[in-house]
Amino acid sequence: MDTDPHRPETRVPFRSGFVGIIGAPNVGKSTLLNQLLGEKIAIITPKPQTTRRQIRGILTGMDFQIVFVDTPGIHNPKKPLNKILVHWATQAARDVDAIVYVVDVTCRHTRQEFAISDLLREVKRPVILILNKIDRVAKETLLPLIDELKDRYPFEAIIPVSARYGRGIDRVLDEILKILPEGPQLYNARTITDQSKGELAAEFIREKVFLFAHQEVPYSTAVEVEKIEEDSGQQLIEIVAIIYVERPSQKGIIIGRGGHFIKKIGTLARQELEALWGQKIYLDIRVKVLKEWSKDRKALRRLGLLI
Ligand SMILES: Nc1nc2c(ncn2[C@@H]2O[C@H](COP(=O)(O)OP(=O)(O)O)[C@@H](O)[C@H]2O)c(=O)[nH]1
Ligand SMILES: [Mg+2]
Repeated sequence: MDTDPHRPETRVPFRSGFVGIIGAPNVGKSTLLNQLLGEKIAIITPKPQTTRRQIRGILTGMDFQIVFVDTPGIHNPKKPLNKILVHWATQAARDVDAIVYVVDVTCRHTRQEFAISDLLREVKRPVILILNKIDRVAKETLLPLIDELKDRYPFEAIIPVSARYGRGIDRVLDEILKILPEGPQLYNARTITDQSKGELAAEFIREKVFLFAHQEVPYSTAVEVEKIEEDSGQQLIEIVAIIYVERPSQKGIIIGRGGHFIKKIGTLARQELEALWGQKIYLDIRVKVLKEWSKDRKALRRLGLLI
């Protein structure tokens, strides 16, 4: 141990803080979070409004800890479920030390962007602007876009990235570290998310429904883990999950001909969870109709979606 009082203090102070990831639906917020962490903890689909509540992802380094808050996209809150999503997203912008604001360079959501600019001005937090999906556009299109966006807000940095292909991610981290305040370690260094195993399992199952079912079915789906039990040696986890839909016809779609669809959902979710946890999983998925749950406050509360 170093006890020499004359030696200059060279150790950097520990820094920590909350960083909110905000943006319109489908711009790649969850993809960016997974890349920053190097693990998949947030589900990703090509459909908007996949992420339903705040998810924390924790990145711990030698002298820092960043708690990322992934949010549902900010969009027009007409339906009760959508109102909840927007609440989570705006809340995330208020309670953080810095904001990572993600824009999709292939598809601009102008109306949402103006709403977000207003929100940024109101919360007065340092903001890093991310231009995502640069793998899909020609380089020359980026400069005029940067020119246009840089006057909207005094961004700390504007960083072109491809979250899907992991380009520009290190620069995002560097810029966050520049503005991260001094602070204590908030989570155990091994913790990468605040989601429990049951919550992660429910989310991974829901992702598969979003990936394979069409039209309104994914939006009518909620997943609840009814039972999760590890054996004493922690080798095997038994999970019983319920997929809730709003109508009997949707139940038929989720089960599929001869149970084909639900089998596919179960197999893929199980494989991903086994890879994440390094444990064997026995997964039993059932489908139930919970009439109009997305409009019913009692049902929303039971599913953990109500504020
Ligand atoms: N081509 C391309 N697609 C991306 C990129 N980042 C995300 N995506 C895709 O965009 C869609 C929405 O991503 P997601 O992370 O769920 O967006 P979120 O709704 O903002 O969380 C998914 O299909 C992703 O695979 C990227 O850098 N390049
Ligand atoms: Mg998301």
